Amino acid sequence: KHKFWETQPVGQYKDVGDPSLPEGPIKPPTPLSKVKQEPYNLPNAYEWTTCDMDSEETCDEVYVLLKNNYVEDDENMFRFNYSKKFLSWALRVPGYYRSWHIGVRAKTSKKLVAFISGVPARITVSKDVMKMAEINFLCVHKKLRSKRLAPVMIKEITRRVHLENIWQAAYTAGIVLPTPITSCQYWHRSLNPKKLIDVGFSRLGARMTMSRTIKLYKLPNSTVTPGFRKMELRDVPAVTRLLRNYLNQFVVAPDFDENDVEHWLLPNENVVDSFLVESPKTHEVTDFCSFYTLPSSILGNQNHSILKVAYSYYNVSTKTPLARLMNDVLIMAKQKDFDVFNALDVMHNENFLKELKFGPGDGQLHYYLYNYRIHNALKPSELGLVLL
Ligand code: NHW
Ligand code: EN5
Repeated sequence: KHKFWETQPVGQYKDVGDPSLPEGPIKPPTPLSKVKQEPYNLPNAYEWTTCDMDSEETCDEVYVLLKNNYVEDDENMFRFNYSKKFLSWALRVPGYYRSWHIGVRAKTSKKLVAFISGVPARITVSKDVMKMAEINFLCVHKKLRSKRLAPVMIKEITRRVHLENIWQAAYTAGIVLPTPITSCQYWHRSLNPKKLIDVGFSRLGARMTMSRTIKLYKLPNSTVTPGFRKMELRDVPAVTRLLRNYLNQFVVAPDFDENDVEHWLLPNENVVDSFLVESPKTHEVTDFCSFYTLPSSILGNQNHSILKVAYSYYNVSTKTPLARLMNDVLIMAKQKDFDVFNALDVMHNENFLKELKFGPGDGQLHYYLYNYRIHNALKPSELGLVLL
């Protein structure tokens, strides 16, 4: 059934629940001299290109490819529209490798027709800290689908990751592949219910009118927790301590240092927003919350072309109850004119979803590891990793 994935070092369906297989790496590293030195072959009309994301022009080509060809919902009503600034942030991370930003061009026109990327990360898997690649933005132009280009791209990025002496990867997908380490549910909190209903993102509930719906989702104009404020550069050490201590409890989570926190969590306008609670008495940082900005194009609506979506990122509560903290973050997202706030049922998110009027979406997100076996799938609440 999976002609490609059957050949790869990933958990195979036939091995699910086989306790005789050891947990951990599936195949050991090979000496770097044994890693294939030349790129894999592409169909003759195409060529590899390394995308220089420092170049405004290349960044724009990647942006346009994804804007027109990346992920859609199951009814093709919405398509992710990552901004250029977002892509530049997501790909130029501490210690990134330019060679992991891989494009495919048509030889004659030089048009960019496919892309895949990786960024380095340290990820803890059951107390085992591993250097990994986080793989994202795999995209093949709509006109070139089903020609088995994706397996070639995956093999090529695997080769280039191996050349950096890294042997594991983490990735997510909306589809089921061999074999998820966990499967998460998307939840949605309406901020602008009228627009969401107008564009078909949500529906008017049974026995509900528009005005009752608007009232149901109304939020205060300003946040309520004393000491709640935007994160600043000077907060990086305290936020790192808070986050490291929190993420420790999950089976799979990133191992963030101060450099990572500065990159991934310091507010970056229209990309990532972060807030914390500084105790008015002790000036201790006791709680933290964040979201990233990922709009979606609305396909074929007369009145609206873009949906402003905030995605819950990393949240830590030690003093402020999580639901109270997240209510303040919803207020901030509403102030910033987002239409909807999305969250997965990862970490402790279950504790606030229903209370804060999130509803389950029609999408799932499956998490995967490459070349690392675990015996039993995790519960979403055992997962401490959010990929973009
Ligand atoms: S998930 C988003 C992926 N992108 C999209 O959905 C955008 C819209 N779709 C497309 O562009 C986030 C195409 O449909 C794509 C497939 C390119 C998805 N992951 O070329 P063929 C990520 O970026 C398998 C993995 O004919 P296509 C994560 C499929 O199962 N595999 O299909 C990316 C089949 O193999 P099988 C996927 O439709 C993680 C084969 O591809 C997949 O023209 C990548 C068919 O290929 C997906 N999302 O192109 C893995 N979608 O065995 C990283 C399809 O079943 C692994 N396939 O026959 C780690 C690598 C690094 C290791 C380092 C040590
Ligand atoms: C890698 N980083 O399906 C990502 N989104 O629920 C790649 N549904 O927005 C994988 N279909 O349920 C991404 N509205 C996989 C996700 C792909 C995108 C996707 C889903 C997630 C989504 C919306 C719109 C559905 C439109 C028709 C949805 C219902 C909202 C409603 C609000 C009020 C309370 C009940 C729920």
